[in-house]
Amino acid sequence: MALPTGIEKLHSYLRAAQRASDGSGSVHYVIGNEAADLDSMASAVMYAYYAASTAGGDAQAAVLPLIDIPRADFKLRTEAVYLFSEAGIDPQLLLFADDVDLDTLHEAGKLKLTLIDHNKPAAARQGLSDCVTAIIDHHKDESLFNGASPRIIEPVGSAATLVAELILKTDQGLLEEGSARLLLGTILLDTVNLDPEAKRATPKDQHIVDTLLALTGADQQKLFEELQQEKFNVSALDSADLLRKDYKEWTLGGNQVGIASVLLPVADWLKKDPTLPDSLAGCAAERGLDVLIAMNAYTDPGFTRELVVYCPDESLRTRLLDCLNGSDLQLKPIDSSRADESTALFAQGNLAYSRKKLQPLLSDFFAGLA
Ligand SMILES: [Mn+2]
Repeated sequence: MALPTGIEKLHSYLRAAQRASDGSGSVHYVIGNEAADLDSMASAVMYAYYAASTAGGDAQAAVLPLIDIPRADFKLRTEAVYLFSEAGIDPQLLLFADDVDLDTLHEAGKLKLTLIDHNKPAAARQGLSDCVTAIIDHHKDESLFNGASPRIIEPVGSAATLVAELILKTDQGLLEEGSARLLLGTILLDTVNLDPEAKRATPKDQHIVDTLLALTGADQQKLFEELQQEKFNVSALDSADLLRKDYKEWTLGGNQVGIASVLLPVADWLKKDPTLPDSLAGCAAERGLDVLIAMNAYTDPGFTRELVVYCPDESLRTRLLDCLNGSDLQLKPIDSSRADESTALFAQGNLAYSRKKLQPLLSDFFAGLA
């Protein structure tokens, strides 16, 4: 019952996929959602592999997986870096958004799309809607592309469950230990280890996990815990990476404001990057920001929030800090000789203040300046 080891077959498929992505022939991309989480990546790779092998030799278009983020952003998805490596899959062989030009292919009439882990194209991909021929997803059905085939939209815990189901049903020979583990780990992370309290897992997720566990002999608890830990392991990331891993930006009253969520204590960040204010300045300059805020959040041992505020304009900074200090964020300055005057560091007493709540506060503040 055990699966073969060795990822060679999948690797040779991915190498062929990279060659077929040169724009010379027709291609059928299997594309995950724009957040490009682990589910989107793993499901796109495994479904494209499955669809390419079941299409046979006379397929009109090469079927290739596409991960819809720049290649340089892959390392920010630390749980994906970990699981692809555990599966033995070389990320160099994956295709990313900056490797291909979908619009040119579309114009040339050489593009088909399968949407995985979403069933409505991302805003930036709306123009490609007439190329969508298939859907595999577990989100709410938007009732688009009703003629797509297959069109599988089921409210299970993970798109990887639906991909694994197809492969197990029709072509189990495609799986070896690594790729089975890739699908298994993805389902476990998406369903919080099949925890009934998380209300993500369905009986189908449970059934597929049981099957993959039997095939791989993996330790469910251990795999889940390692993934969960790697998701928050930012040790391989530098300040520029930390500031773009989970980042949002707004134009507020004519000012450009960016807020990054950073999963690291400020003290550890300063240890890692003693010239943090310079890194903030570099990042803000690159993005043309007037204000760059990092919301640091971590558990050590209790949940803790801190706030880093970078604003080079002295008069704006004074007013902004007055506003933040006067709000119910409950800020207390963190003593640090390493902060310079453009950067203020705070412990944040009000733990309920997430980015979703801070953004409207800043929006009101900048509206009041105008
Ligand atoms: Mn998903």
